[in-house]
Amino acid sequence: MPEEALIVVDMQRDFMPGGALPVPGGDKIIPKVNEYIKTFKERGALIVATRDWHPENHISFKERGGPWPRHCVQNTPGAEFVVELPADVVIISKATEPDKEAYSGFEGTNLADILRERGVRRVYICGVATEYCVKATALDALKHGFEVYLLRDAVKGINPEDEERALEEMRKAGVKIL
Ligand code: VGL
Ligand code: ZN
Repeated sequence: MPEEALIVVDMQRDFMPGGALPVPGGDKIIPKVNEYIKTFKERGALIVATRDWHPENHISFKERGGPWPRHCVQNTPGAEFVVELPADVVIISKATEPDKEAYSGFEGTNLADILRERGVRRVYICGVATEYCVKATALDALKHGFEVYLLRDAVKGINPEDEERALEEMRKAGVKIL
């Protein structure tokens, strides 16, 4: 049983430059994330990929009074992954209900159960956006009792100052920043 999991957060086309809700430089971490997927796979870790997977009328969209432009709509090109995932990847779709926002990969999903069933104790996190879905996922992983490591060179934030604050908040909560 794998003791470790790599959680790749929301590496989707809409979060890359040219997408609907771009994380500046989000594409710059793609090679790093691909490298981590490969090396973690080689050392027997479980590979998990979360995806933002919104219905067309999601509450977080501006047309419904939310903060974001329409993004990562289910089964559209913008919701596709931009990294190379192994055949046995565990895909976790989140924020799939019209009236519920979910930044964390644990919120409204069975991610915690899957990790526990597979014997995972330590999770390593990479992806976007640092101050939103990455942070929420890391803090929830701690709450569920996992040891949490953040792969600093394979995350990217929307705003550099918010990203720094998020890293500090995660550090204080007990996330180990690598
Ligand atoms: C995200 C904003 C809206 C994220 C998702 O993946 O960090 N940010 N939806
Ligand atoms: Zn979203």
